[in-house]
Amino acid sequence: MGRCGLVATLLLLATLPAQSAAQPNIVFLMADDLGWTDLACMGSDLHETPNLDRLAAEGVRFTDAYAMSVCSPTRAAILTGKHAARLHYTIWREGSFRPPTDRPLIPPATVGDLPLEERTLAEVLKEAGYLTFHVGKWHVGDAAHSPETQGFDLNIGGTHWGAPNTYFWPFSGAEYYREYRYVPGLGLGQPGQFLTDRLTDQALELMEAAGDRPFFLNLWFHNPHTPIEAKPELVAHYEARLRAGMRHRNAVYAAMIHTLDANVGRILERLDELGAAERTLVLFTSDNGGFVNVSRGRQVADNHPLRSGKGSLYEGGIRVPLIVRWPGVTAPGSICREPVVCMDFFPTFAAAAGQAAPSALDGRSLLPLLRNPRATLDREALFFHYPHYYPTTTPVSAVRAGEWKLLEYHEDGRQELYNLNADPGESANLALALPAKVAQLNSSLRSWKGAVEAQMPQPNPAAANRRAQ
Ligand SMILES: [Ca+2]
Repeated sequence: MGRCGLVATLLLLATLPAQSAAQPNIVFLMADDLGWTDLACMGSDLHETPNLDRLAAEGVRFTDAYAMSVCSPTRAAILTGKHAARLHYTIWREGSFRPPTDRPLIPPATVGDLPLEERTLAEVLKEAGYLTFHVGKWHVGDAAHSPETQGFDLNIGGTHWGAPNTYFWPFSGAEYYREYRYVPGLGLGQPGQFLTDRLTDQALELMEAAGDRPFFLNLWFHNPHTPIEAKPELVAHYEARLRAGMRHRNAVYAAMIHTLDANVGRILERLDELGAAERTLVLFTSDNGGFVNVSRGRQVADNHPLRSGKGSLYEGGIRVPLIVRWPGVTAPGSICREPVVCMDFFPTFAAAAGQAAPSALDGRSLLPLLRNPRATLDREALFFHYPHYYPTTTPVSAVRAGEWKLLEYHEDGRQELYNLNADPGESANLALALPAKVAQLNSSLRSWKGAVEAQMPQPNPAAANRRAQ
């Protein structure tokens, strides 16, 4: 959006009250497909992420933060505070349209557009007096379910698709996904410009234009989702850094993350320049685990020591980086090991804004943990449900309770039990050795699936016939 349109919109909103000391700005930064170990402060041996490392040093870093295993379900869960299984939004938007019919199970038909009836985080914050800005990836609805319909005053870049045709200007085209993709709200550009930079340009403008009114900036980067593309000089930098034995080996992916980090740095720097850092809650996370499949001839991410990646309910698919900085609340350089999940952000932000969150959310406010990282949420368990296929998985549900994790694979009813403290890589299946623990977790998982009315995949008669022949 050009400055004139932006200013006009903000003038229309000028009746809102000025920021009170009790209402921090909320800057929600989310990467796309960024894996658990992809930041230097999370253990990457290749990627350089000085700005996110600094954010962690100034705030609290969570070691056991979870998302759903693919894009849209996490976004829907964040916006509503409800589990994706409860929303029946368990696969990415395009994946919801035509479930496969050639596999042993037929996945359920799911929601592809987040219903307008849902009360969203943006709606709650808007009612609390916030300016609400969405910038970047949306991927939870068509034009009739765009950010503007879900509580956002402004939308730049948010549309139905999940990845740009290309990260280089003009960003649009139909080569990558065989449908024409454009980025709404961005003006003309120059060859060589990178989408992540351009979206941040817009976000900086919005932060400045907000003046002394509290704002909620929902900046959802597409980076580092495929297409794996980066600035040539940064790719050369990381190719020169590669050494034998490194775990992280994709220089293009590393260069993408470099640009992601640099843009987080620009946001933090502008908060400092505006004198707003002290009254701003900044949260950074990813929408699912790192993508471990091959793109353009190379494996993209490597989530070691965690098993597998995006799509899977092994830890590599669902455990993500999470950093929160809220001066005066979070202690610099602190670490929180309590398991938390993306639905927790809604009640957290609502509480920070002094608003009551809707009742019956699946998330919990993280404020007790922000104030004291050794506190506990006293939550029985975290649940996951992905009744679909992905290159990393067949339909599966999972539960994590304390150090224990149970996975249930629906094609054959197979159950796997792991002790995450002793075996974070989920390599030693203890299900046969500990039947009582399996029974206990299985009962908990079954109750939860019933309570949220989780959709289940169904046997595929065609596949059964094929096997019989
Ligand atoms: Ca994603």
